[in-house]
Amino acid sequence: MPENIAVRIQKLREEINEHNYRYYVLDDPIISDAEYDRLMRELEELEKQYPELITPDSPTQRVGAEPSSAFPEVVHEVPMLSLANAFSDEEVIDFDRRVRERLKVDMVEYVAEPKLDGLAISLMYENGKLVTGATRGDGSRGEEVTANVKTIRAIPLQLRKKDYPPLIEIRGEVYMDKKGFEELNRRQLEKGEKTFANPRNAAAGSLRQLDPKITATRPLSFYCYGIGKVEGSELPGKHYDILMKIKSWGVPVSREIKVIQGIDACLEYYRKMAGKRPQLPYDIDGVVYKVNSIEQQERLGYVSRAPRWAIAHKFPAEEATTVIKDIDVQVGRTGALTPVARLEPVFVGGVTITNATLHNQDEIERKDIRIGDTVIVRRAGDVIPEIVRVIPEKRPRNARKFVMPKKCPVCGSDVLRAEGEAIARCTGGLYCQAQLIGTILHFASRRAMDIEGLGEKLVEQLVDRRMVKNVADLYYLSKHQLMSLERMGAKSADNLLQALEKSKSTTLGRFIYALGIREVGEATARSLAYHFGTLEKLENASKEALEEVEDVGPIVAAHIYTFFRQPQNKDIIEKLVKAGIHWPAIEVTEDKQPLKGKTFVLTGALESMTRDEAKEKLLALGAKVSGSVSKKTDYVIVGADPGSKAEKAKKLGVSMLNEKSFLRMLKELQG
Ligand code: 9MJ
Repeated sequence: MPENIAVRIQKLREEINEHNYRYYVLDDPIISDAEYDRLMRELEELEKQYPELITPDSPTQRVGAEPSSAFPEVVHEVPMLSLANAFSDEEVIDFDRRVRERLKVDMVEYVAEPKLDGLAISLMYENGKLVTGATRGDGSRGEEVTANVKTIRAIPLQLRKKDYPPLIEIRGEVYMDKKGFEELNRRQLEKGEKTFANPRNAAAGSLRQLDPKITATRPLSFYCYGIGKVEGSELPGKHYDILMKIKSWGVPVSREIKVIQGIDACLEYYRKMAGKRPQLPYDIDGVVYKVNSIEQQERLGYVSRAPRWAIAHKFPAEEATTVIKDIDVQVGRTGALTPVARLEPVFVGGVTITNATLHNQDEIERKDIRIGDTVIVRRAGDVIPEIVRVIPEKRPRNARKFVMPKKCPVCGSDVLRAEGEAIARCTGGLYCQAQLIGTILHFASRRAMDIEGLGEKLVEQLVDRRMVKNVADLYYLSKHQLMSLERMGAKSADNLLQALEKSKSTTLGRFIYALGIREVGEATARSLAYHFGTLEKLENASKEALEEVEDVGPIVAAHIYTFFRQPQNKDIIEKLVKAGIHWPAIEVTEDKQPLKGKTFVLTGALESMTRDEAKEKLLALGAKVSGSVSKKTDYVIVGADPGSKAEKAKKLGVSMLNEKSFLRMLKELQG
């Protein structure tokens, strides 16, 4: 036997003992469960090859760690065993084969159960009354946590009915469901206290509180999955029937527990539960198969730390430990800058991942994530991988803090993070290639430039083939170029060119809206147009001047101001105007705003103009146009086939104008 094997075994034992202590006693592990499992398996493997090296104090020879001295000790007369793990179908098939061989049967009846990720607990009931609650501890001695257990509402203090044995020890898992876990972390954060990495740690931390009043505030729950000591009466001969009996006494048992026949049904159950997992209200880390017949269980017996009649079939680990090599910034279609961690590749949740989203600057600061840090990453289902937390003990001296760039990494425009907002954004909306498709679609939309026929598929082609690098390029497309696109004949090309031509005749409000400035919707764009009157005045307005406009606060003003300070945005606007986009001039002198302070509502169809045109005319005269009638409405303009708005106006006694009177009013006011 090579000497370095003995050294390796010793090293593994020391490491595992240290991790056990952190996990069981401190509730503060520094490696993921998967990594812990790997260390344990390596040790088991080596000890199997070199059994002469096994010592009684090896971590493989017992279940957990020392119980914390803060709680009195409880001796488990019937040891609380743990389960052997299987990580592949093959290992489960092997398990079934061993069971069948030992029992000398062709097919075994199993009970399949979800494997909850919480904390194993023993509940002793005497004459139906809960007398002791204890943790598993090392399997033979645990901690007495009766006062804490009693705070968990799912656990009955008194069993129902009367057919329970005089003494029965009910075993199961104390856990925290996903919603409760998130709420708890939110509360902890608000109070400035430590958050928990996962529901398992939250459940363990909550149950091992010295003050039961704290435990009582934690959203803990319980599912029973077995029994320990029983005295004074007989229980059913099948595991499933025992669970159902326990359920009838008022103890929770998972609804997902099923009786199934043979190994194929086990594997099918596993796949079904894997699919259901995201929808389950609680975390599970696998499923458990147990031989249903108690008589068969007894014949199979135990190996050192686990029953031979049960096995846990684990899901691929969702968490793993890795190192952040760098933090890059990605620019999304809306201009949002998202920091992304570049990771040392790591296998997690069944795939190798190299990136994890960091959401935003606040998130990075909250979790104190730095480049060079060792971190726990999590990949649940198809969700984008996330960093759960940093392992501060492993931070290298040269770890670097992340700083959000001041310029967009794609287009070089200024980055703006408005006050009170979590997201930093690129302000080069018209120019930035990362945002181009979204920008063009917004620009062409009906309430903006209204370019008919310029849909998503077409825009994607124009951008992919680099025929359009900004919105101004749209107006310089040739028929020949358009006809080179998929599903674009001469007729469609002509139609699109015509739609582009038509869109050139617009209003200043629409044009401002079309620019897609952050926080500038249709109404704000129109207010800006009527307030400043010309594009030039808007472009040169100071933040203070912008804030004078109705509905424009400091955040909106900052977005507008920064947008017009980007030279690339201004270039493109200039090109658009050069292409022939134009709008009617707006007079903004006070006396030309005779309807200032009046609120109008439009209903029904007008003959001489569209409702939008009528709205523009009213706004030009200083009026406000609202979508619904209230006591504050001054006039309702009623077209053909009016809706309920006319009725409401009548009820409230609001003045109503028909189209003829409306036109007369316009004529008089416009002079
Ligand atoms: C969990 N954790 O859900 C067992 N478990 O059985 C289930 N744990 C178990 N069974 C014997 N469903 C020992 C542990």
